[in-house]
Amino acid sequence: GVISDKERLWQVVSEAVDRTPVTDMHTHLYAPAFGCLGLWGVDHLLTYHYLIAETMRQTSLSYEDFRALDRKAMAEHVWRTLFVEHSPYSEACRGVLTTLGRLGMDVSSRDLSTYRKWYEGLTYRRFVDLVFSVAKVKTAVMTNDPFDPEERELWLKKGDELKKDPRFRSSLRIDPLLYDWKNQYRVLRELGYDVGPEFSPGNRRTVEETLRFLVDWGRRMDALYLAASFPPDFDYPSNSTASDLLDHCVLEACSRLNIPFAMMIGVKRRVNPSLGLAGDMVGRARVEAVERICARHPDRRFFVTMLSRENQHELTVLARKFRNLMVFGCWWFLNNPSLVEEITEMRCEMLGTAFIPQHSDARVLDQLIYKWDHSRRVIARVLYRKYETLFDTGWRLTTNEIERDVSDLLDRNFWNFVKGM
Ligand code: RAT
Ligand code: ZN
Repeated sequence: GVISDKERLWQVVSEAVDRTPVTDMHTHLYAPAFGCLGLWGVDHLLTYHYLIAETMRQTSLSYEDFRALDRKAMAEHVWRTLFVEHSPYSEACRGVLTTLGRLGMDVSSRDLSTYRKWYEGLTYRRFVDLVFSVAKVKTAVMTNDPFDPEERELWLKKGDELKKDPRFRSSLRIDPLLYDWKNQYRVLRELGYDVGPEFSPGNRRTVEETLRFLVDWGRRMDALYLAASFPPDFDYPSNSTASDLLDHCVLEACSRLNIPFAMMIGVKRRVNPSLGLAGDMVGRARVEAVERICARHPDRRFFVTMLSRENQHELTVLARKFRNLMVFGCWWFLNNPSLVEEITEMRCEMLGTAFIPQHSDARVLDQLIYKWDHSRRVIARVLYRKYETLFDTGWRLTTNEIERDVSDLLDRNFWNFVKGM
């Protein structure tokens, strides 16, 4: 029915945002068939690289000594350092507590051993059911990397089995190809693609074979999109292997597969290699590169997220200019409530309902719970404020209309863009 007061408005918006099943368009999770690639449980929650970065600021342990610990000892060290010796209100710490709490554990006990016990007897397969239902996630898109030897083996040995669980879909991630050709061309050669040690657009054989590799693997994975992350200095078009590969292979592969290309721009890898995955930095990137790629390829579709806060306004404006650009997510260092709030509000104001507010980037299955819990709260607050301003004009909304908008934001915009609708 028609909503006639603000109290009811808040109720409808918050329930819709809480209950609508999401499609999580970028995660690092794996379907059960991938076996031990799928991470879960409290020890993995505690050794998430976001928490390792925070731990190393508060401990006197050297990087080497920390790295030498086994998973359990590492988790205990993080727990002691970040949760016991200091208060765990950072976003990544709070996330662990939200997760344990929503699973029914008592976070006031502060007893890591009972949390560990809670997981005993569970299997990953059963835990997937539980987490997807608690988090109200209906589909999680995996990051599938054929350049990872372990994952590649699995795809070659049991490809079809990996695609059986409809809750997990695939995206084909190609960073190594774009940024490490001089080593990775060997992977293509081993797989039977006749490419040379140098990528140059003039070498037709190498171009054709790289294209064939991308199309074959896109089909093998039934990928919903091709994806890569890019450093802050990424420019397009430019005199670089990445730009040449985009022009001659990647976008053509997207065309043949009829899927979008996802660009995650603004990460400077390994500014502190001792931190491993936690050692990557953010840098302000060039929105003009995105402008030129969208302008030059009106028939290709681009999912784009940028890591630097400073790029957000320009990127949002750019999305008003190009319908083949779909802005998504508050990525990594932006996935903090204060920043999600500001970015989501700005996107609502300039793009209406035509964007994808968030993805989880979960690496540990359990994290789906907190990433979506925290994001949903912020999204609900922002949406309520937007509807409230509408209400103040005299416009009246129905429950159905609000549910429609929320489904678009959390679910349908992604699928429509994938399908080119
Ligand atoms: O958010 C993360 O966990 C990062 O380490 C990256 O995985 C980033 O999201 C990426 O996909 O490159
Ligand atoms: Zn990621």
